[in-house]
Amino acid sequence: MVRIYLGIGSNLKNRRENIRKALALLKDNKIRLRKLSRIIETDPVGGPKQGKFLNAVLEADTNLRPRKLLDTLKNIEKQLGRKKTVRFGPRTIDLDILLYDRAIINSKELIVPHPRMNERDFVLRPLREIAPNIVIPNNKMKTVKKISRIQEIAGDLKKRGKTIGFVPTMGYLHEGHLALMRQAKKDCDVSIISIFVNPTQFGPHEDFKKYPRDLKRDEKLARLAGVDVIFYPSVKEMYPEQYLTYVNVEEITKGLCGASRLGHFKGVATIVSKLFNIVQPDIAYFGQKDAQQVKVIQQMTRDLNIPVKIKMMPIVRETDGLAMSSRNKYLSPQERDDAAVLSESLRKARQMIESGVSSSPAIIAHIKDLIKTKKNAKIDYVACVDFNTLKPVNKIHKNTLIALAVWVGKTRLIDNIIVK
Ligand code: PH2
Ligand code: MG
Ligand code: MG
Repeated sequence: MVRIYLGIGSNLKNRRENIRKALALLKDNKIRLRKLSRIIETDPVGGPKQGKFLNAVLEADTNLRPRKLLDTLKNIEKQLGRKKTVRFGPRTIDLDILLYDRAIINSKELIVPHPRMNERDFVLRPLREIAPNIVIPNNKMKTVKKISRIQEIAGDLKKRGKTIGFVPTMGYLHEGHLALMRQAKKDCDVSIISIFVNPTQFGPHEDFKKYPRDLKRDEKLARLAGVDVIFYPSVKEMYPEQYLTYVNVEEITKGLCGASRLGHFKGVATIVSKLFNIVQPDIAYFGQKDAQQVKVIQQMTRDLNIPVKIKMMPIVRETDGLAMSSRNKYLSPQERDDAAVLSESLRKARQMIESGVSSSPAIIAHIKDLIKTKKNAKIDYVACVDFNTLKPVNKIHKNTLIALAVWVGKTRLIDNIIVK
């Protein structure tokens, strides 16, 4: 069974009766109604001068494939006496596929999500009523490569009073990124993401060259998460010849990942500053997995007076607990199994704390012992720090960040929890 959303409209003859009959026929055709919005009267949009419509949206489950579903709806329209007239003209009944599960269909006969649904109040109002949290896939998503173009888009949005939610990424999107994108779309009028594997945040012996890249795949996923614009610049576009300016956040970049990845946070602060200046977001979204990065960016926006709100979202995990990361792709099957020890050890740490242990050295020792049971795993660091200052603490308290970095084979993985 797949979840579908259909739009219903009628503005000829007995409109309410037409809708009632259509609902009965849907049921006869293996389309199982789950929710029906209120039926609202709406002014006609487009087409010739014509009477007001009654509109509704329904949520249903079906086994019919998209093509078959379309045929079925056309048949029902015919049975209820719909005649061919002009485009957007009056009709006894109109049944439109708005959404078909998470499918994106662009065939000659059928486009899903419905290409005009985002502009139509007579669709959006009833849809929001029955599915307030739904993320509408974006058929009109743009991919933009030039800074000048994205600045135009952002400037135009600002002028029209639209809010911008921004998710900077290095691509190879996973569920963690998608959660940020969905949140951006919920909070703001427009969502923009960037996909840019930033060379300045990789050390000379790190994985810049082999970092996974797949724009086509990312575009599909972003579209499903309702993203409006992907900013996908080249390295030359972001760092042209004679590029000389870097942003360095002091102190909080020295410990944790900063200690083993020299220059990493300088690269991060630089690229994120540039992106904030270009995109001018109202809210920017980051995952808690990179907790130190969140702190660095908060500090940077505060120190440089960049008017953006930073929102940190929870870590999204695989079923065995492994924190989602594009780098998980590097792991061999054996390493992938062993990698579960990172989150497992943090889970155990949380249990110890809940049962009354508060000594950081005891917690750290326990985590290290667990990780050492995996022979593919090599500890970079395990630390308990205050999440405000990122300074080590001896006693675990509210707002302690327990963070770790572990090499699993040739892949460096990180994970953390924040004690509540
Ligand atoms: N359908 C159209 C064109 N315009 N306007 C309203 N208010 N309601 C509709 O269902 C409608 C429309 C073409 O499908
Ligand atoms: Mg229609
Ligand atoms: Mg139609």
